Amino acid sequence: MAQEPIQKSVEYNHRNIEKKWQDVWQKNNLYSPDIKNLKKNQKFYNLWMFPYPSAEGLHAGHAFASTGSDVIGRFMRMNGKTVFQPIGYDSFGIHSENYAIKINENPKEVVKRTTKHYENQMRSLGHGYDWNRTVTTSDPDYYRWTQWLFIEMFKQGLAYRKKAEVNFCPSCKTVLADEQVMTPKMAGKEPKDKDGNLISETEDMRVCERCGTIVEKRDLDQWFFQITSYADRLLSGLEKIDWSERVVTAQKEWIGKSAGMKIKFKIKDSDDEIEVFTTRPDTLDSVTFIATSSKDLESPEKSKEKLGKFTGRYAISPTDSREIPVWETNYVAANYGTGVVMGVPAYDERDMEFAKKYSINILENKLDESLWTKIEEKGWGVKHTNYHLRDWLVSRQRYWGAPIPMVYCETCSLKGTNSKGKTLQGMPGWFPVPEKDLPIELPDIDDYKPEGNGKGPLENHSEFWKTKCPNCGSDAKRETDVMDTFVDSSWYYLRYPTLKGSDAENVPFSENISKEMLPVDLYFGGAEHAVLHLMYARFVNMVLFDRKHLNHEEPFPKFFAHGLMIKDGAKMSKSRGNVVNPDQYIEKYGSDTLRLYVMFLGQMDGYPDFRDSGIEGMSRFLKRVWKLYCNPKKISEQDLAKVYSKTHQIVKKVTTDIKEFKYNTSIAGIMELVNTISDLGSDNQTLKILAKLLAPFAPHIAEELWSEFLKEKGSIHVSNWPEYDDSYLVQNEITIAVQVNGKLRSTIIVDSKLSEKEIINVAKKDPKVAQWIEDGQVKKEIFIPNKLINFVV
Ligand code: ANZ
Ligand code: ZN
Repeated sequence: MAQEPIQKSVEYNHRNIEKKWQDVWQKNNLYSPDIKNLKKNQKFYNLWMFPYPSAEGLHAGHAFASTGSDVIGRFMRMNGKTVFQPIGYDSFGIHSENYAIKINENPKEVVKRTTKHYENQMRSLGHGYDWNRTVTTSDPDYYRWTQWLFIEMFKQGLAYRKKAEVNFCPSCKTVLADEQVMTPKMAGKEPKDKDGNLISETEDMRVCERCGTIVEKRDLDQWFFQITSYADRLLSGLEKIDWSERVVTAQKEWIGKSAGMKIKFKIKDSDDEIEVFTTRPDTLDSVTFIATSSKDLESPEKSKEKLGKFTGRYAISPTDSREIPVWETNYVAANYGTGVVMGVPAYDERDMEFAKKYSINILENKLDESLWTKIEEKGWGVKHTNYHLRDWLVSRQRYWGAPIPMVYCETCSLKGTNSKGKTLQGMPGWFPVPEKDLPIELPDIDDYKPEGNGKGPLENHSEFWKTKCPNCGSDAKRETDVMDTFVDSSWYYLRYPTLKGSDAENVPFSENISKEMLPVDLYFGGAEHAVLHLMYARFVNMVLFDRKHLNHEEPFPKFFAHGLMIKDGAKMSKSRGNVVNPDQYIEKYGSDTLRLYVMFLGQMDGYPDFRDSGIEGMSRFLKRVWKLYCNPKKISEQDLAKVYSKTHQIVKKVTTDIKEFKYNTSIAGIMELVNTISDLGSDNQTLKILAKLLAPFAPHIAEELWSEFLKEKGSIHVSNWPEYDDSYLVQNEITIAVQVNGKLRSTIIVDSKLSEKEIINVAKKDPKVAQWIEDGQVKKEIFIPNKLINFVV
């Protein structure tokens, strides 16, 4: 039966409603699940990449991405899942520190402010976060365990120190990992020289991910994590996980597995040998020169040209004893393969370019596949697999990071004593800080600016680094470098579920809770982290799995890469001055309107364009929805059937579209339903369903309609998601023209299953028809099935 909704005429006031429900949700712990008493297979760990709290606060791009994650969380909750959706702050690192230096304030103070600001903004968006479990990576409670992680790495033989040619950013005054060095385009930055002057972009240019300054190479002693020994597992693991395709491809390419051979060439008139790495042993018969890497020649980043210098030496071809000149060149990378290439101009473009320039012989012999086996049989070389992936450089000569928890003892070093355990590189004199002494706290200092001399600011503070050797008790020195902020973020998702438990103080993550709560069910984030955070987190998770701290090998079985929001056609950026701050829109229209707007703009993995005009329209839409509940329109039985049919159609559409992150088309469906209800009216049943469909997108208004107008008990966000009945979905309506004396008077829509007699009855009752046949007796009824009725009076 059509039941009339309760009448209530009030204005839609987003300010009152949104604040009210945010407070109620918090008070009732609606979004803080009881993790210790989970039902089997009920958990849904829904994670959005935590932001670094910048000075500007959240921008509309964050609102877009985080709402995308919140929608699916709310949907899953209404589908019976116990949703765990935590949030935190990636507050350590160069980003936060550079800003603090700019405004001449200690990063600690700045971070306190910026995290609070972020929290307020995120609360005002109305996301279903568990605010009782947040993580701030610069808190000693947190980074104590980042230091523990470092020691775990060391114990596993995966953290080592070595002198290496590394990338150095002259502006950030610190070294960078390979993954943090990229083309200006990838970094989204205008390239700058070391004095900060803008320069024009060239193809080979590599800049700092953070600031866009051209990186330099320096030989420095640094700490590395040996991610390369996980290259194969990182690669094969990709087969087991459900990730956005472009991210999988980026990881594969970054790992860059290439199968080939190392082949040795004898040097003429000497006992020396030179070893090349090649993926094409079948070209061995056409080798006409050997190319080594040279430091004396200008690097290809500076000179676009291939440069070379003949060494005066010849190598001997193993197959036919030809003499092959050895050249020093600038196009062979010292740290890839063996750092030596066999030059095959006939089959390799780069070699061809070089050979032509220096008039080196070009020989095109037949390719010989059998060389793959023959070379090993003859002992000329061995099969070898190379990876593009380099070890992860984790030390930073900066202040704002977790101090590396290692101690160096000269006395032990001279005796050659090293830490027990399987330190790969030996590392005499180096010992991890005993676990009971963690955290090694970052001291409060005034001179926290980097000097760029290859040492971090803590180096100037003997009160920090003076310590005793954990092994022999002599005077020793603590490491003064801090960790890359990507170490902080490599494990944060493990910490959330354990927080607020008694264990949180004693362990980084409870192994029991992890067993229940991990892995993350859906990870939502930007594709720009493909080879940074997403690779590091997988690696760290695998190591912790190997050390038996975790039961799962892959941290994020499902990852969705969201798109990037743009503004009036251009990428949002500070330098363009087109960054949209969501606060003003939340204030003016409410967060429900903003949420709906950003979700309606376009595809979740696309590049939606934020335009002010659009948000007005969305605001009007919500006011229309509000009116449907304030002043419900009476509905006839016949129209109600139509509304039901439409409702089931839309429930189906929204349900399938949300699962595929097609939020824009889900909202379009909801709008269709709103139109139908506006035209025809509805009953309470339908209004309930409409409120539920809206709930993931516009959680506050949905809650208000649910509780104040529909008088339902409990939160709409834990009500059941509406089900649809397929029998309603069949297109079983037919439209029939109704004439009186041959004149069209009306059209009616009826169920196709009705009999001729029933249809004629509906037609007679239609007011537009009835007025013409009222007094006159109907003499004749002409019925053409599925088309027309003509009443002759
Ligand atoms: C002979 C040859 C003939 C090659 C041919 C290619 C094509 P990927 O797939 O990236 O592993 N190479 C080896 N070490 C190098 C280095 N340190 N710097 C620059 N180039 C290097 O590429 C492997 C190929 O890149 C190797 O196979 C080698 O050239 C070159 F028709 O050997 B090839
Ligand atoms: Zn010692």
